[in-house]
Amino acid sequence: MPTITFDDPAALANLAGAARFTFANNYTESDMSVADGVSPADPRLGGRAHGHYHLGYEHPGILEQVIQGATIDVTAEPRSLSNHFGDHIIQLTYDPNHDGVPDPFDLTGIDVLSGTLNVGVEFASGDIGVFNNLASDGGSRWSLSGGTNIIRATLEATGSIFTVDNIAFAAAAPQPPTTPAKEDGQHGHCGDEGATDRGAPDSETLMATASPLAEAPEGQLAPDEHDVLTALSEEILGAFGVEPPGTAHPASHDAVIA
Ligand SMILES: [Ca+2]
Ligand SMILES: [Ca+2]
Repeated sequence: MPTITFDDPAALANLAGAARFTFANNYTESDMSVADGVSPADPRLGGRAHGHYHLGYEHPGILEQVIQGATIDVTAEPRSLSNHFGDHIIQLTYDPNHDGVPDPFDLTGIDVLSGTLNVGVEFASGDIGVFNNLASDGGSRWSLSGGTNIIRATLEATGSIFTVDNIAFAAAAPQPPTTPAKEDGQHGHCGDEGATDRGAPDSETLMATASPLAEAPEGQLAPDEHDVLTALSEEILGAFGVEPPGTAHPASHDAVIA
């Protein structure tokens, strides 16, 4: 089962400046692309794009060395993913045949190293659902069930900074050519903790269960690091051609959940 680790040297090398200051967009590993914002825009979702997210260093002190100009192969440094701001939304799409059309996948797990986020999904049917309030509690592995045959997942900030890693997924199983009518009468059921059904009546049941990570997360984008990066952002964003924060975005990015 593929896992997005944010550690792949070749994938990091594809990013502007190899994301040495952690600013990044469109990181792609195992044919899963992680993009700032939602494209095409979806008025059913809240949140907005910020031009970049952060691939923070897992090893403490690396960012400080990079800022001070040390010679470090930053593509060999493992990373984790953080949002840039508290209303940020980050999209995952899977395109193993590289034709530009997202292909269906099953989202099965995610490490939440710090903070809290919601994880939204869009089913191949067009319905949407959400795993609500996936919290770190000091470092948690969330096992996700029900997010199957989806064409998009969204990491949705809930007002603060989250850090995630090791997003597990699988290519969706081939689907029957026609979908039989459901007969169980359980549409819209809410799962256990952290899971609710956001979508249309025929959305699947979504369930999320947390377990502590085996080891405390070694590193993450600490709040003070985030402040350092924000202070540096004007210069760094310009140097790497990344859109600065606060840039106007289409109004649809600001839409709220109906
Ligand atoms: Ca990692
Ligand atoms: Ca495709």
